Amino acid sequence: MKVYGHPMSTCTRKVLMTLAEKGHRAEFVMVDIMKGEGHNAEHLARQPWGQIPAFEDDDGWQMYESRAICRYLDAKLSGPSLMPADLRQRAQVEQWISIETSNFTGPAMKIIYNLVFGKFFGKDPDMAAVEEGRKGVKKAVAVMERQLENRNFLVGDGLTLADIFFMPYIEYLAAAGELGLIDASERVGHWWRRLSERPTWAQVIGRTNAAS
Ligand SMILES: N[C@@H](CCC(=O)N[C@@H](CS)C(=O)NCC(=O)O)C(=O)O
Repeated sequence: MKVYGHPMSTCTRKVLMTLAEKGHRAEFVMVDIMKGEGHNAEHLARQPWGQIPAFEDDDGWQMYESRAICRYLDAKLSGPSLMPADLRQRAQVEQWISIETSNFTGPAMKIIYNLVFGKFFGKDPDMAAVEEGRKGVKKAVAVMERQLENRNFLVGDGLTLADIFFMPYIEYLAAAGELGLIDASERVGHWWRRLSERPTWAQVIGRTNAAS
């Protein structure tokens, strides 16, 4: 298996975390989007938008879109299941993935682009966008707070893809100095600490080729 991505990329990290939690490894192929490598003809053939990550299975079959790759890996690989067996819990995992995608990540990325990534491009932060992002994250955290009552994970008794998909964005909120938005809820703060202390996460965020 090959993962084409960048170790700092949020979407690549979802895939690396899924692999790590399943107890599998893939060859990590660096696509340096900072140098425009996503738009090389070779990568565009793998991912028509020139984005990362992309995935190649052992027999050469390819796919892209981080969340779809994670679902594929979870269903295919041995190791702990990251989707519950129970139908209604599965539906709830999908609900929380949808909340992450539609309600959380957009606002979180407004903060992250302006307070973290913008610096690499010498851009001054747009503080109005940051404020808008903060409002969106606060709303999502308030809803997560209710979900996490008497629960260690968003759904059921164990880690699922729903928890994993929030992780890369919260890691960068911390890098932006905005972890207070998460810690505004004690429950959400505890949930994040438990997740971020997993040895698999240290591996994903700490090593260039965590998957290889
Ligand atoms: N929906 C895509 C989004 C991928 C994405 O936005 N990747 C970012 C890095 S995290 C990227 O490649 N950015 C460079 C660009 O858009 O040109 C997925 O989940 O895989």
